[in-house]
Amino acid sequence: MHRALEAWVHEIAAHTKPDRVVWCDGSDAENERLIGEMLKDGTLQRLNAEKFPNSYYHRSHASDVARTEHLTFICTEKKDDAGPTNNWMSPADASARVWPLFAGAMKGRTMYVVPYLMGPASSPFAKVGVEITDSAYVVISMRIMTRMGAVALNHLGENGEFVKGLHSLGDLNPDRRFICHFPERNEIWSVGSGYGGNALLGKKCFALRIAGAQARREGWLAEHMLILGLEDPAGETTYVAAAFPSACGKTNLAMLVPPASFWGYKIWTVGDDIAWLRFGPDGRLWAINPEAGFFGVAPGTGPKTNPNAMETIRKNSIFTNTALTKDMCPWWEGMESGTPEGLTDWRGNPYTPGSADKAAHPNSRFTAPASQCPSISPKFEDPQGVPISAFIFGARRGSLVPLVYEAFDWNHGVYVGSSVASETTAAATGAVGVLRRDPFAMLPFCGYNMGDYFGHWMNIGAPGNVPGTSTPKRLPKIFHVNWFRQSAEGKFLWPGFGENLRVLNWILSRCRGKGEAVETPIGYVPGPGGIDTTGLSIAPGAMEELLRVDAKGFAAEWPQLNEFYAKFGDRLPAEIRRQHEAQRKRLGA
Ligand code: SAT
Ligand code: MN
Repeated sequence: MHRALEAWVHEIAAHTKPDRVVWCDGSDAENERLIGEMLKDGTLQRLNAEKFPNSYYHRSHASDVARTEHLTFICTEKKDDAGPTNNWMSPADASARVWPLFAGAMKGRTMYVVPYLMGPASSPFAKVGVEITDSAYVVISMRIMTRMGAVALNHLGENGEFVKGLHSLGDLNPDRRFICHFPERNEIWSVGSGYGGNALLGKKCFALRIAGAQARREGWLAEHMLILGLEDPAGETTYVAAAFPSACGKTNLAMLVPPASFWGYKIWTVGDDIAWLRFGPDGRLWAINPEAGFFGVAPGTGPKTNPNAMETIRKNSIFTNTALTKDMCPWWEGMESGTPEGLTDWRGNPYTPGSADKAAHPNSRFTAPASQCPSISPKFEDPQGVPISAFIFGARRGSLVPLVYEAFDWNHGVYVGSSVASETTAAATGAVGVLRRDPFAMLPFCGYNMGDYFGHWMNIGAPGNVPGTSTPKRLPKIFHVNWFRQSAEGKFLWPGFGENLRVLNWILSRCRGKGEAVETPIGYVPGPGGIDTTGLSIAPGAMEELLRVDAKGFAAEWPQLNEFYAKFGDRLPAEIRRQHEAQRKRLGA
């Protein structure tokens, strides 16, 4: 037994006062027992056993359907270490305000101890977390999203390190909801929410906020990125990692099916949300996906937009806050054309087709094992991960930002990542469609001062050898993409989905030292023949518009970006300042 783990479990049980403590082993029998209990108490409903075998439906509290960023805190001793983009609470305040909310919170409930591993078993990248929770829904979700139970305890051994995660549903009242992170002591406290990103503590809380701080201390990267392999007709696979804000199509891109004219190409899915990256012995950055499942946005997922996801979720899956059909199948907008009769909406009310409300919550989710994905990479379980040739930053921008451009070099690429802005989505509570700065798609997920984060990225790419070795670094190229450009009439200019392969293919040729490009003030964009448009149906003139660089428009945004950087004061790396100034000059602003 692991003494520190046992002591912590005793301490938490003494404070939260559960009726019983259950150590989870991740076995089928345990899973079935928990599901049986939740079917009885109404937490779960069984879905149509023919169409969705071994799959379940869950409705969360109507005020608890997305991440609550305003209730998410970084609890460092010094406020400056959390930085201007995070909510800060001192550890002492957290002890005074949040710890008492756990007192007796598990009375009448079961306390589950959930050991889990982030990363493939036996991977040198892998890390152990233990989540204590009073939600059985969290337990069965963690079983899909992580490698849970014995495998984690084996990895931990008798005195290994682990990240402590304490979670209680509390009373689900948003007034008593807090998600607190202690990056200085590898600990997470979450109370008052049962929603994915707030409650499945292995995901954003550990794998990004806590791991990000660990990564900075230890010289690696923990990023909000999908990982995919693009295999060309010659059979060579190139891997890229791409950062997009929540609900901007990471899962769709990770599982992309190439258009018909790209015969012989194939996409391999390594991950759809999180990447942990380290230098390998060849000087390249190698990435693993620390997760074992997908927690994907359901609405918009259908046989046309993401056939691989539709196949992945056909069994052994959990659906949260979607609508339900008469015959107990999950349903959401965009799953098929037309709306069936007799739907029950995400709140549990009969749904009238044509009503202004959506039947499924816009942030309703599927939770499905990655191993069921038809495009899952043969390297998914590889302990070393995959070598990354390109980083891609993406945003949801209706105007201005071109379909794709390439940064001039590493430092400029870090500047590009730091300057990303995107329109908000339903993945977090609050207004949707508002433009906000979301550097590296990490704004809600950076567990320390984001100025230091920019500096860490600059250090990763600093000239020279991989630290501690005589191996020269071989850094990925950096790109920015935007699938969401709209015409004056509000129509999407780019078809997106499978057609995004055309953009990936240009990126791949650039990585191989080929691919037509023209230099512009913001970076390189594809030249006239750069993007293969064979068989692409697109409005006349749209391609030119998509690749046009509006220097005046970028210049007009420069002062806002300047204000954003100013928030970081002297924690903003000098190199970001230098890049920003160089950009101003190139834009003629
Ligand atoms: O709710 S999660 O944070 O897990 C998903 C997301 O918003 O990216
Ligand atoms: Mn995400």
